[in-house]
Amino acid sequence: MSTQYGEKQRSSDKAVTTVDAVVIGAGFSGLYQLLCLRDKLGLSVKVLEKGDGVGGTWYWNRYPGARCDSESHSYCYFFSRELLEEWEWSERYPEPPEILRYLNHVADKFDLKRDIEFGTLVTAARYDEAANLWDIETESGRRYRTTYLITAVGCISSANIPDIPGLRDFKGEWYHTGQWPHEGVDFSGKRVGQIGTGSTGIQAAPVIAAKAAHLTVFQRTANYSVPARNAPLSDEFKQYVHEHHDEIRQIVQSTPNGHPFRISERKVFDLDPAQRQAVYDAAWEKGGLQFRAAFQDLLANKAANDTAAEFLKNKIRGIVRDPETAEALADIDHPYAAKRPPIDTNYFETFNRDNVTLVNLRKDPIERITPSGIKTREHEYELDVIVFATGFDALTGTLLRLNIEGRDGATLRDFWKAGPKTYLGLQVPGFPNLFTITGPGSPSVLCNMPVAIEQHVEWITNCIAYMREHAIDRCEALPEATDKWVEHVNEAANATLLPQVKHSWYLGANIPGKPRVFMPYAGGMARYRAICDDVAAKGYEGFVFSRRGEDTATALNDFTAATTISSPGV
Ligand code: N01
Repeated sequence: MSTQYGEKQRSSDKAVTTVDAVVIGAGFSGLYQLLCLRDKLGLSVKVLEKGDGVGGTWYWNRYPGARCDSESHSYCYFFSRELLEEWEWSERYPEPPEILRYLNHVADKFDLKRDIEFGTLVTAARYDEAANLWDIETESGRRYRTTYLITAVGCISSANIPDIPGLRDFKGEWYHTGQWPHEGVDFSGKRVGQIGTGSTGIQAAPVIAAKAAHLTVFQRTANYSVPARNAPLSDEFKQYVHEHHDEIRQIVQSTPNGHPFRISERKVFDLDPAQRQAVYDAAWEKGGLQFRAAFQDLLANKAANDTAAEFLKNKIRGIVRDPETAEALADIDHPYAAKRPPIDTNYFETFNRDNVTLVNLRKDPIERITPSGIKTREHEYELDVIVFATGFDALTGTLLRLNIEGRDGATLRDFWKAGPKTYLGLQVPGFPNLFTITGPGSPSVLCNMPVAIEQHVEWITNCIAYMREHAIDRCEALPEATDKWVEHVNEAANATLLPQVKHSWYLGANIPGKPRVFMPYAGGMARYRAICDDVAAKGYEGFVFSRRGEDTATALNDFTAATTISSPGV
């Protein structure tokens, strides 16, 4: 297929590069989107990437203890049999260097790097309606013009550094886990304070404690965690993976969360307490995210969830020797897995070390950071290093920082003032030809990410192919379909315990001033995939197609009404 502009990067202005598609981000999603648009559709494509290498999340998140919580044999692309066959993971959960080796291998194998502009931060993107093109500005001053703008910026890429008074005066070093120095941080002999006990903090604390003179963990909300049971993969398991690619693909693409295990069909109260205990014991021994798959109703029924919560709290009490510390760690105020459930390697055991202290911020909150440490209401902690494991402005933060302006100068920031509104997490009305990979309103962070990413990239690629085959210039989500989808996203969330958690980043509650809206789609990846396929099969129902120079009312497809979305469930 020929490109809309013929030769790649033809431009009358040297400072402006014109291509068919611009993809922002060179992580899992950006790499695959480049491959699909360039090599399958024959488009000219530029990927703009802020970092100096591929990897996205894994380029930035190199904090101590960082490890993917998805099992390695499912944390990969499934589109290429050859790639599946030639790659072998070494551990149950891969560390960033191994994931980066994998993504570099993919980029080299498919010759992707020649179309990636590294060190390029996008600062603005404006839709030029007359030309039906997007104008993109970057920090370096280099500009791009493109028909299709695709964001591949990840969901948790804008670091949240809380505005605690005094940080500027701190004389020691401080780091956010999501912006970790590539050369690493030497903790030896140092007094370290770690703020945050989410998935990241729970991974980091044991590794920091093993190096530091002393580690003080500042905990605001206590958290559940299940042992990851990481280990090198046995030859037998590697062999199994090599012989079962099709089956593993089939499982990850048909389970609600994209992981390589199925959710049990039994319900908690189908079993008596002793049988239930045996199920939990076995799940604890197996470890990992699949603990939540032990029963089908853990996320739908609070009484059922309470049994898992109690089991996990008892484990904490059994592991941690100091009763006061154990109680602070087990004083968890939300249902199990209603926030992203962490998995760990020796997290609770770390609090039995002589060089580790837990500070319960619920009882003794942080007042300020001083030049020499952290001052809580009742104590002062002298520190050489502060580690912020304080999470991200998730799902919308990075998209909003792109300063996107759509039709008639309307900004994404304004359109999302009351919370993100998308159709299928893929498009926003008023922003034609802008596609958001794993955008808010799609399963994204509730799913094993590469599985969600492959589905989105393939859907977007098929949609663009369809447009080009039918000489359609513009694709835009309809407002009615968008409203209906947002309603469905809320309905799906409300069928679960997830929106009941006050301090959840799924709801934007971790960022002051951010609207409280449940952002990911909780109806399950398999259902979501079926809905997206159905929308495409019906001629892209809920999207309006039009030609340049024509008004969108002159729709080329028949759908001016909203879609018929099947009812949610978990
Ligand atoms: O961030 P979080 P994270 N004072 O927002 C605390 C993914 N991930 O980086 O709960 C004191 O979950 C905050 O306290 P509270 C995964 O999707 C993936 O840990 O708001 N504390 C909380 O304890 C995960 O969910 C992998 O009360 C403050 C912590 O900081 C997502 O990243 C591995 C505070 C933030 O927890 C984010 O996890 C690791 C303040 N002012 C992570 N502000 C993979 O496997 C915040 N906190 C792919």
